[in-house]
Amino acid sequence: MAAEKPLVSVTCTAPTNIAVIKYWGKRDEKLILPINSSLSVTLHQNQLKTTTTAAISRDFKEDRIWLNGKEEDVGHHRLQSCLREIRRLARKRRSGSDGDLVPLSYKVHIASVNDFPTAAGLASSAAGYACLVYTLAQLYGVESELSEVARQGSGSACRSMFGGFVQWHMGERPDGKDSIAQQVAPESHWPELRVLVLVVSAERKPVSSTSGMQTSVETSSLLKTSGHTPILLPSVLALDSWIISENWLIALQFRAESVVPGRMAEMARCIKERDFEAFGQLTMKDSNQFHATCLDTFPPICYLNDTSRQIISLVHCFNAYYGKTKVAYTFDAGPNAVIFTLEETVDEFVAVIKQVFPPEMNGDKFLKGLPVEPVELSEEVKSALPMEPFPGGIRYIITTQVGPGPQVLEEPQRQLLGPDGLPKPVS
Ligand code: 2P0
Repeated sequence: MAAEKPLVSVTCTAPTNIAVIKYWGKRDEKLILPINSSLSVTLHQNQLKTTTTAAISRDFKEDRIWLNGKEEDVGHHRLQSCLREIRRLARKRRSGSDGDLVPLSYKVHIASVNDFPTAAGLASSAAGYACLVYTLAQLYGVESELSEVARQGSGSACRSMFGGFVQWHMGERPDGKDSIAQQVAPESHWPELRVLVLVVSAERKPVSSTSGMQTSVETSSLLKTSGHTPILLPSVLALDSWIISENWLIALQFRAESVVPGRMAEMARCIKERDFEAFGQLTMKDSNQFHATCLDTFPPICYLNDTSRQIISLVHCFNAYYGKTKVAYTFDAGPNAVIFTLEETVDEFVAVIKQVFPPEMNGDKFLKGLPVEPVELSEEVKSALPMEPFPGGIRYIITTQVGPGPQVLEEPQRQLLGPDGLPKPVS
């Protein structure tokens, strides 16, 4: 049987996602269990995706993996967790009868490529681990709770297992069985929603998310108080996340325990009702609180740079000019901005960006993704913009939209491994 089918392979793609309620901090490092729930938008794979091929053969001597063409250590514990979990689920599902299924004892070769800058704050680990887990699951015929497995590769990866709008429930159980992702609404739910990725820098980020959030949990009192003794503060410091108790406010574990639960419910409502005004405002506030937490970490972590801050000012100026929230920013663990807006505003806002950040690259090198029509800005809009032009501040823009979850690719030419089980040369 195996001699007739020396190599069995599957190729899949998976999306990246951008959180509008941010995940930052773990309660269990090994299982990757978060200290708060989070909610994200899955970005369309026509613009941003990871492609992964996984193959097994009786001729393979060991498990091997190539990322963006370079062989990496397959012994990495997160990778091992995903492989082990998928093989365990496959074993459980088969319960003795192998049938036509691929033998579990064979070694696997995996090749994976991203079509966007790795480690630039664009959640490449989310798409990467989602794609790995989905592809292995297809290979081994596993269908059960895959977000729980992807989570063990990278927290944000569990949200990339679904299209549309996705929440990751933090769960309560120590074994993580209830720390899973779930779709809030499908990709077709809000067809006018558009996403602009403003690529400010493609360099690697100075502090990885994994170590950054670890230091935040240890040191930031905005994120999580370390003791169980409530701090008492006078009521003049009234904030939306403080609880009134006999004219005193008791500070609870701030972001994770007091702020995020309410924001999760409010964000789900904004999405269900397609309320862009509230969606945009909450998205910006949650991004700002995440970055405030990073700055409150000791030593502080600064993911934003001068260009990021100029983009923030620009968004607020643009919205103030129109007297409503027409665009909203969010930033992950890097300086790149992700802008949410509606289809009707894309052309004008891109023209605004080009006015403030005159591109150093022209045409489709600066504007990638969905088509954007050039528009002439009125003098009134130009005079409302807050700053002097900053040439080259934004390297390029990727215009995209909400997209579906992982997909299987049927076309053999898109496989990343050749018949010998080694990566095909990059064309
Ligand atoms: C998020 N980020 O919710 C947040 C907001 C970055 C800022 O998830 O250690 O790469 O692999 O679980 O998933 C980045 O963290 O970290 C992240 P690990 P991950 O998207």
